[in-house]
Amino acid sequence: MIHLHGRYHELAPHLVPMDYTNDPDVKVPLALIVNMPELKENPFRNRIVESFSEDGQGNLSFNDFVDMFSVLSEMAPRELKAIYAFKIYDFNVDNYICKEDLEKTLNKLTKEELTPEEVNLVCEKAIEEADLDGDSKLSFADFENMISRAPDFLSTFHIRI
Ligand SMILES: [Ca+2]
Ligand SMILES: [Ca+2]
Repeated sequence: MIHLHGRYHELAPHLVPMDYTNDPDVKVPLALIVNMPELKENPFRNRIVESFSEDGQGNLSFNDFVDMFSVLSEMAPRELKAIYAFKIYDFNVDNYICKEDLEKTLNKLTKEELTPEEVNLVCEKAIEEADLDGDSKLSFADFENMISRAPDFLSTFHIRI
């Protein structure tokens, strides 16, 4: 906690007071957070920060910041990581992962090394296999079904701080 507060303060010394006893209403903007060494290389950094910000815009209060690092830590339960991974991959925030969301995800995971045709095929196949209720998009239950077959899928959400 103390360590995290130090890191949070460091991001914006002019905004964040050292004394948090009165729980000040302070938020650090996304642009400063995504430059942290722990996130800088992560292709999902913007989505990660947005998903943990209570306002949805990527501004993080200290509580949001603590939540983010606890979910990203290697100790976090798999189920919790899955909930946030689903939020992060749901780019258009409609509570489903549709083919477009999955294509964006795959492009980021593979650093755009696949051709559009390959991406299309992989996403179609992934949805077909995971889609339990046959509506051609992934609900959270479908998504859990998908990641249970691919245990490495959540590894982009491990960060050491
Ligand atoms: Ca979606
Ligand atoms: Ca479905």
